[in-house]
Amino acid sequence: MAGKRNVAVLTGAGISAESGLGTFRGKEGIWNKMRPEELASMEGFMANPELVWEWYNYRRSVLAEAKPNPAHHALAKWESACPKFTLITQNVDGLHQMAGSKSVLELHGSIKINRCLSCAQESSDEPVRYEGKIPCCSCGGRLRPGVVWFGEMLPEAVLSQAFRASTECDLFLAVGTSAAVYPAASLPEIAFESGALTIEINLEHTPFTESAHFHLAAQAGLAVPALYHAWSHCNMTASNNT
Ligand code: BV8
Ligand code: ZN
Repeated sequence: MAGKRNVAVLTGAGISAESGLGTFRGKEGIWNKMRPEELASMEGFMANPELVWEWYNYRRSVLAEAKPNPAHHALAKWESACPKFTLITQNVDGLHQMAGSKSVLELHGSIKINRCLSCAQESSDEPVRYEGKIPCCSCGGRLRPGVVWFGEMLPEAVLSQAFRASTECDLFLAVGTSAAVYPAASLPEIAFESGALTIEINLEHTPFTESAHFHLAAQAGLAVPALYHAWSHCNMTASNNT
């Protein structure tokens, strides 16, 4: 990792597993019980808004007790120590920001905000009123969680910054993602094809594993701080000697 000064990192639900948040797939994945399209799509929401709100409210209640773990903190430190550092996340939990990361590209939005289906206003405040269990906007419209569902476009500006960072970086980390959801899952491939050193940190193998230069089968909370220390050791000392 010596001389790697343009670092890009893609994180998934696995980086927040050690903070107590469930992942989507894998053994204990929450998708196992439900089909993702039922809970994380506009069709699913229109068919059963109460069920979808129950799921997001449950996730918000778990998140209220969750704290960033050493992996989140290491990425926040890496951002301040590295000349060019881009943090791209598929997570909607806001733990990177809580750990001190200043710039976070949230590909799939944020669970902390609600968006009005009628006037599109976004807010993280308490809803003003409810229709049964469904929170509503001051304009009267129903609210939905401010996340990107299946079949929905990702925020254009955020996605193009993520593509650019993956093309230009010289070191790319894929941390705790099953590399199953597109277009996010194309980012590690783009980095690899653009000549970056690619390292995957995941307890299991994913579709990206065989094209990564290194696969660290370790918990993110251990491997990310270790990688940051290795990087800073061979880059900070180098820059101190120059
Ligand atoms: C779009 C909502 C375009 C927010 C989510 C067929 C082929 C290719 C693509 C498609 C296809 N059919 C449909 C598509 C498109 C679809 C898609 O990719 N589907 C997949 C499933 C095939 N994508 C979309 O719909 C996207 N939009 O393409 O629009 C379009 C639109 C209109 C018109 C034209 C074009 C939208 C994708 C966003 C969907 N929203 N969630 C929320 O509620 O959270 S996706 C959901 O999965 C989450 O957001 C999450 O971010 C995402 C990815 O999951 P991961 O983060 O990777 O988590 P996962 O549980 O899967 O894996 C965790 C990993 O961590 C595991 O590997 C595990 O081993 C590891 N791990 C666990 N613990 C640890 C660990 N690793 C290290 N340490 C640990 N401690
Ligand atoms: Zn409204």
